[in-house]
Amino acid sequence: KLETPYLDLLKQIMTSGHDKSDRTGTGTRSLFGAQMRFDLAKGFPILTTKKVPFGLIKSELLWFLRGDTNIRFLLEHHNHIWDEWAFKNWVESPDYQGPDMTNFGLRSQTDPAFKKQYDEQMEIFTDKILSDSAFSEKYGNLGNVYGAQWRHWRKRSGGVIDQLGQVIDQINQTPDSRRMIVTAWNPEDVPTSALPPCHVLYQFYVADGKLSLQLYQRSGDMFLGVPFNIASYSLLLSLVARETGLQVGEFVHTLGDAHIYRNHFQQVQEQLSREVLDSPQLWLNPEKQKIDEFEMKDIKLLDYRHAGAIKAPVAV
Ligand code: UFP
Repeated sequence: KLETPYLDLLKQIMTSGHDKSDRTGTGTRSLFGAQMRFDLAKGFPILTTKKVPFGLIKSELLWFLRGDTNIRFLLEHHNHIWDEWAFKNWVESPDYQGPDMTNFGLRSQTDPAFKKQYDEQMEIFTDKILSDSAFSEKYGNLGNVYGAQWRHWRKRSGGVIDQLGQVIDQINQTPDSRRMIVTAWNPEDVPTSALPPCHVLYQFYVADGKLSLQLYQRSGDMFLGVPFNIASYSLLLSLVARETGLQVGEFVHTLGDAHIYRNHFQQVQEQLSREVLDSPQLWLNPEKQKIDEFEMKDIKLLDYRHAGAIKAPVAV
């Protein structure tokens, strides 16, 4: 089955990983340097042993591809995965007058009364991002996140570089090139980023009429983050293959610190006990060619069967 490399890595971390402390204070079991390979010709490697919300993956990737860094587009698509990062800027600003939101991530998980206040403030915030353009300009923008790094990397001399656009030109013109790389890691930005890029760099490779992509992910939350990341980069590979007229090859997922949080151990056992189903197929609207032309309705999964969601707390 297509997701076997993922399930094998989960098992390997559980049996031979190192128990380690981490930034969030949760504790993990982790291995350093792991690789999973998925042959996209065989299907689309979204997990079947649990439900992975593909709609969120689509809208986030389309947001990156637009070079957009404002959460407004995500909110318009009912995608809340980046809300906390914008909310943090808002509640730490002098314009914010509501109740104290210091350390809201941890407190909302441990204090139900605070959670209620937090949810209220978050709703006010996201409503305002959607309804008030000036406010969203000021507080919806996350700055140098993936969309900016991929599509308009700032040059020291002024101007910008469209890394992804340039790499697509290379795939078309010099497909044997060994330099087809998009990087998100900017050492100048890292000290001031709330979340330094997890997906540091990706590289394309063309052989036998097929396009492959390898991602280097410095840090992977194997239970919650990585299933998203696998689907997202497999979709990116499929879209770039469409634009360049190539067949899909392999998605190679290389991880630095591949970890399972201690408060996900039980969920991982549950997932590993489930039956593995056949992976779905990806459908891309045949009338669309360019990555910039795709919209939500142009991307679908056919026959996505899965064993249902498994809930787990996010480490913050
Ligand atoms: N993480 C992922 N995938 C992502 C993402 C974050 O697994 O796409 F944005 C996880 C990895 C880690 C945490 O558990 O989020 C980031 O923390 P740190 O910066 O300390 O590695």
